[in-house]
Amino acid sequence: MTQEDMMMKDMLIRTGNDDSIVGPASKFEAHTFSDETPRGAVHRAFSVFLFNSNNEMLITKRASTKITFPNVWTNACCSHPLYSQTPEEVDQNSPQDIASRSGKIESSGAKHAAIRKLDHELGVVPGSVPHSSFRFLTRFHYWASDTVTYGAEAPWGEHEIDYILFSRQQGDVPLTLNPEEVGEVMWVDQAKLRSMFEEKDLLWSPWFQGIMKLKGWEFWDNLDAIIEGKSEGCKDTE
Ligand code: DMA
Ligand code: MN
Repeated sequence: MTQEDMMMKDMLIRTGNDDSIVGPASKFEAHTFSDETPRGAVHRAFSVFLFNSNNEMLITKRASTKITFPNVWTNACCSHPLYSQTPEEVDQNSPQDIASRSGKIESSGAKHAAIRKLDHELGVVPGSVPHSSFRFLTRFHYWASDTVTYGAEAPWGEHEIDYILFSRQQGDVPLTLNPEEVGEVMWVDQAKLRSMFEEKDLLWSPWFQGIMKLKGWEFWDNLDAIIEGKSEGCKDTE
């Protein structure tokens, strides 16, 4: 499928600001920013943060062919849980405080979506980052229009309830990049990422910047406890 095909065919989960499910929306509809829909339509997403055994984080540069936010550096893998997938990707969560780090929130479907897209974008063999290895940290609610690519009147943007998923694996997970999705990848430690953030010529996704600023560095500092499941922020019901 081309990027344009995916815009029409991917059926996303439209939600309220409280993450309650409204129903399906096409990827096109959800990401269109217009006079009528200046912030698009809120929908569910996930962001995978992948680490190796040295606690280095995988960052990726989005392909130049991506319609939304091309050429920006971001976390390992981002996309949306979809309707009509097997295994099921639609988590049934009742309305709750969007900012809560509650362990009661279901995230199994988001993790299945993460496995599907890690394979599609980065050629991660299913099983090498297992469902049980994901730690659901929190939901991040944000919106951002793609002004970097399209200027002030950007026709596209994001407005998401983003499920933050961390996973750490032995060594560097072997990758085979899908050039339609990913241009470059790099494993970075904290000092390297901080210095890259200072570089003038690099572009960053608004969600990665937002997540890092809000909780990302703290989560990274507490990675051992999070992965071992001892951190308060990663109580999981599964
Ligand atoms: C959308 O990512 C999700 C987030 C968290 C921004 P994306 O545009 O990479 O989705 P897809 O790979 O499905 O096009
Ligand atoms: Mn989106």
